[in-house]
Amino acid sequence: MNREEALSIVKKKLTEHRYQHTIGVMETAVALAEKYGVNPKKAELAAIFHDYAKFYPKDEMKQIIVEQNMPKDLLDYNTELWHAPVGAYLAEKEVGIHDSDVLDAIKYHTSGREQMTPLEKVIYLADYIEPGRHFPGVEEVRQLAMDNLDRALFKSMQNTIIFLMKKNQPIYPDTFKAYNDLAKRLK
Ligand code: DGI
Ligand code: FE
Ligand code: FE
Repeated sequence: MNREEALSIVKKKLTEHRYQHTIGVMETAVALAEKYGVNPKKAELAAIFHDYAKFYPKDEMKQIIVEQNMPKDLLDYNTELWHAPVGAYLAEKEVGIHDSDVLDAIKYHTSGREQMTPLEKVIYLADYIEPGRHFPGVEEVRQLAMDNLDRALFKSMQNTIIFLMKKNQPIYPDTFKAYNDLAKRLK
């Protein structure tokens, strides 16, 4: 599947705004991949499909999480988390992507996890800093991303945790695990 085919598949599933975000993530992910020695083709494919399930009906996502034996605790946290593992599942079943590196990068793009692969890091970070993102702290993370993938990732996760805490929201354990893992490595 080439880039144009992949993009035409996701375009049908997304709003124009979300599609533009996807283009931004794709371009950013390829640039980060080239900089940090990650396979740019895998980064491109994962970026294109990372939000594939963003607008999938909540009840159907819930059903997939239960039936496919995904971690049940996902159901106890913010529904925003669901589109990542469900997107990976649909990218395999509907689109026919079988590369497990690409599928994992989609699966963990929202929560993060312990011991993230370089490709997972690139997708997580590209999602956070793509040019269409405008929120406090994003510019600092963009600067960090220019010379240290882990430091940029760490700061983006810290910002997300602080953002969720300020809104009194629960934080999914994998997000804390990702944060702790990086904090220890960066000491
Ligand atoms: O799908 P996007 O909007 O492009 O970005 P995303 O997949 O990273 O989703 C981000 C949203 O998910 C963000 O506004 C924070 C929210 N969220 C809710 N609970 C959690 C969470 N993010 C993380 N990392 N961990 C959570 O527990
Ligand atoms: Fe997402
Ligand atoms: Fe996204």
